Amino acid sequence: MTASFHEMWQELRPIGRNSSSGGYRRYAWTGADADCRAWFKAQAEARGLAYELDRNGNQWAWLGATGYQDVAPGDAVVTGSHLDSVPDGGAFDGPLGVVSSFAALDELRGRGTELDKPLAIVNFGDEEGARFGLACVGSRLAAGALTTEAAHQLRDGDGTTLPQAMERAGYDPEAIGPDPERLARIGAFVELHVEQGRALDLSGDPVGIASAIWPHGRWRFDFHGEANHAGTTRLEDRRDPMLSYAATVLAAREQARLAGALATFGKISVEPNGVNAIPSLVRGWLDSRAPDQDTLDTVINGIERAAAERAARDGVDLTVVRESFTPVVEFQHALRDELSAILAKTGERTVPVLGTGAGHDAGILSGTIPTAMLFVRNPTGISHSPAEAANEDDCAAGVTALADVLEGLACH
Ligand code: HGY
Ligand code: MN
Ligand code: MN
Repeated sequence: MTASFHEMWQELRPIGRNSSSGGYRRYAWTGADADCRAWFKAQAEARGLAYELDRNGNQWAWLGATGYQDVAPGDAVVTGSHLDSVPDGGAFDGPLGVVSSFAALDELRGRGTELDKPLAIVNFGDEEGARFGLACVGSRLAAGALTTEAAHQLRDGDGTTLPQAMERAGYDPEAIGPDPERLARIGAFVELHVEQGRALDLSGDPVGIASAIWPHGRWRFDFHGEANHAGTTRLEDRRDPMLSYAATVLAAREQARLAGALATFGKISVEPNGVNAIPSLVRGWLDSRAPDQDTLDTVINGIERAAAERAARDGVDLTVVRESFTPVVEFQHALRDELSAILAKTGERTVPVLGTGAGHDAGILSGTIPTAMLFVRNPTGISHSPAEAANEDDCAAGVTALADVLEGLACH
């Protein structure tokens, strides 16, 4: 007997969960990540699937093949998502897709469906980029969207490099790099994900199909000032980078509001971080997203201009570094339409097609292979928070929709 959806959910539930916040801290190449990976491997083995770890640390579980080498070009149907989390993330972002993938396979077996094509379930490593700052590292490396050299330069907040972290977790960091041979075997990748907004709640549908992902990126703003005594330094003698940072946060909100975009400073580090010292350095990370590239450019330019003006007034030196960027993703229409047709045949109503501002491995891979996404209703829309939710019936509807889609794609 393989674990049911509920049992899988219960097994994953305690892994990396912080008891005071109730949120998940499943960061790449940590103990919690290792526990999630062990869980994935055990699920694969319990189902008699062939388990594979790729050169970039992504996990694969194959039905109808012993690994990707067995598969003819473009033949494999792949589903899955990720198991890592943002700091104090919710239970659903990522794990819902992986758990639903195993449950959908069980449902297909229960139906007695014979698949004509090899099927794989994947767990992409380091999707959130919570530790090393760059999202979707596993899929970016595979697709060649992140070079080995650039990945080797990534560092976490403690100064540990990605290669050091991988080595400590027992993986070979020298092996990472593009994996075109593997990706070439995939005819379709379908990622199921909890919706990170309220479109399905508002439309009254349990499941939706993704149309596009907004262009988005992360920028690091370093404001260098001068450390000095908080109790003795005259206001006019200060070079206080906190002021420049604060003004930039407000400017970001204003630029985003004017443009119909989003801009968020959600992470900050302060040096020396003393309550009675004017900071010498304030480092803030901006996440910004917009419906199109021009709008995003306008927002970023506006924020950088406002930051530079304010820094000049404060006697503060500013540097801005773009740490990551993902261009707009328009999911392939042919595959998206195929999903719509499959679900229209099996369901009672048309499944809505919706865009999102959230990034996904399916978005990164969309430039290389046909990808599509299914969204499961989130009653509050809250995500990247312990309050993230999806109700049981909707999760079950998601599993059935995914099973229908896999059956439709993998049976001639
Ligand atoms: O940040 C994002 O959009 C994603 O959830 N990785
Ligand atoms: Mn996320
Ligand atoms: Mn996700």
